[in-house]
Amino acid sequence: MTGILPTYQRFVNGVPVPSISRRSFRIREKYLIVSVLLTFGIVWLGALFYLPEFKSSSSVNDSVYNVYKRIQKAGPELLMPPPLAQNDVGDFPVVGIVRHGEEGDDPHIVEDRNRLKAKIDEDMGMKVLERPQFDVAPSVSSSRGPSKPPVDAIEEPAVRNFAAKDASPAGPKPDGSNRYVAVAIGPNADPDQKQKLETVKEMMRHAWNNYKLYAWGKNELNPISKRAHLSSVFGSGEMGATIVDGLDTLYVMGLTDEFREGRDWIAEHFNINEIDSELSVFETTIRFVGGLLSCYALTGDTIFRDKAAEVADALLPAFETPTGLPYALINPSTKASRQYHWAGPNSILSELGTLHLEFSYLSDVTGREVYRNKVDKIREVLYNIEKPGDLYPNFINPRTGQWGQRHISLGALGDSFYEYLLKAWLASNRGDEQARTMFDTAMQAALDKMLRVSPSGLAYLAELKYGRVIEEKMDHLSCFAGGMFALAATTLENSLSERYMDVARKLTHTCHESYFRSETKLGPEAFRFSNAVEARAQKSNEKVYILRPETFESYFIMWRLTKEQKYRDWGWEAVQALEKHCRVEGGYTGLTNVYHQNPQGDDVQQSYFLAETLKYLYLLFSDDSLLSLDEWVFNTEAHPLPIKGKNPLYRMASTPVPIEDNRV
Ligand code: DMJ
Repeated sequence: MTGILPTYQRFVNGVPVPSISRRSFRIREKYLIVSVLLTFGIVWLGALFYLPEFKSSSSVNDSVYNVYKRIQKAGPELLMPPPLAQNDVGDFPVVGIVRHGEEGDDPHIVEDRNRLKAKIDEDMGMKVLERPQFDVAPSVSSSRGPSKPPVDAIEEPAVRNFAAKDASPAGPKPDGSNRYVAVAIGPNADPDQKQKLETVKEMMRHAWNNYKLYAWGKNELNPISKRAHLSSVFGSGEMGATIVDGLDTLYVMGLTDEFREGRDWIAEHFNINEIDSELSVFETTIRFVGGLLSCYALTGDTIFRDKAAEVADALLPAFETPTGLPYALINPSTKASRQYHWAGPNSILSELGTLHLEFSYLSDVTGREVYRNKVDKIREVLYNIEKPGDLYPNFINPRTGQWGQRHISLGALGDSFYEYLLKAWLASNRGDEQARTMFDTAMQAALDKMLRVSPSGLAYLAELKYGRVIEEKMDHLSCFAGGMFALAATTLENSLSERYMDVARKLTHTCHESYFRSETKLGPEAFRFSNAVEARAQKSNEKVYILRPETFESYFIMWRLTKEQKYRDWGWEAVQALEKHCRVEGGYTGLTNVYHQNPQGDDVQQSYFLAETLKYLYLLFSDDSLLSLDEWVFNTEAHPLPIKGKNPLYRMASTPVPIEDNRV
């Protein structure tokens, strides 16, 4: 019988050796056998790893699949999570990887997946906008390397009612480093109020110290897995988002050592032009430009103004469009701009409409008109465009200036555009009348068409498409509207003011109900209204709480404007709920389901938790003179900007820059 392997005659000392007597394979035969086995092994293993659904077919495969899952547990970066069937949460780790739910995805995973998809699309040659030509504004100092300590640059004591000696028993330090200490309440304040303020301040310390310990210089913190969280709205760059976003809160709370650490990191390490990834023009403006400008307003330290100008300069190429409406994303290194893939050719209303406060103020403090020109152009387009039923759809094409789909919302994609119309008027000391008129016209239409009342009498803002209500649902994001309507009502007496105040009370009440009706006493991402449920989330992606501030923002403004104790009580309920469910050893985490008694954490400490959530809670228990609403306007990320003509800390540059020479 002929063997499968070829036979070769072997000779020993020239004498043929019978093949039948050989005990082992020859070298070449061994190679052949080994390579066949290897190939077979690779194909078999590959099939198991890449087709995990085979897992149920045999017990051997089961154990290999278990290895696959263990590798996956080693870290979300190692392998992408396999798609899960509805309700199939398998035995994925409780920490770090977010589970899919019944009807939808967790926002963090969705965000990451969109980002990955965008990357793949791009790599596959999908349309990326060309690098635009633009006029670069005169260059601002590079601000690299350590600069002088901030005390050298302070022009005057910060906020007027801040007095170091009141807050620090030791009195001012000889080097002046505690000149930043803020006083939130007077010496005779109620001890209960004082204890509440101290609690919130301690929360800030916990959030900051853990960020410092595990993620310093990175964007955000994973408080459960205790490491840096980079995949967020800041591209893949390391921009110290938590530092820049949280810094003015540290200042306002009088956390001077922490403030100084952050300030020095910004001076030495924050360089936007080194970032080679795509940034959201909107997020970068509200968190970075806004945060830096607040610090400049509060301290007079010119490093903050210079850095704010650097960031804004890096965003300018995104405005080079036929209409002047900016694209959504920009890479500061390559200057390439593009839209989100999910938005087609369109820019988003809430994004392009939420730059006005920061860019106008930046022009005033630098003396450079380029920034104001950009937002004035946006205003002009939105003022002149035909508006369906006096409302503004969420999508608009910056090439044509035409609306995209006619979806209208005071929640996601629309929200802060309306907020900025009101606040542009306030920040200009009521000089920007066009903004106020646009606000009142749009709000009248919104209240007529979008304000709904549930069977039990809860008011909410529904969403519209082509003039019809499409969903009986309100986003957590819309919960800022209570505060916005109250501000509108109390700053101008007009035919709408009574209605505004009534709506402000009702919406804030509804948002509180959405918190109160959950097991954790924290509110869901979105809540619905029907005959069956009211102010409750229904889909699993609506049940998350991602440390959002909007409801507390309304409590704060309502407290300041009405002095009704319930708003402070509601804020204190929220503090306790945050402490009970969101506080972990490594910081504060969001929750994946507010209706569970012991909810799972999402493992993300958002930068806005420090910028907004804790700041608004702190201000809720402070005296009114701390960041008085008569002198300050909060940008949409809770960064206070001074009101022109009313706040002595408004530092106008009489002549254009030169920023570098201004530094002391
Ligand atoms: C913040 O970044 C800002 O408040 C923005 O306007 C909307 N969302 C987040 C917080 O929820």
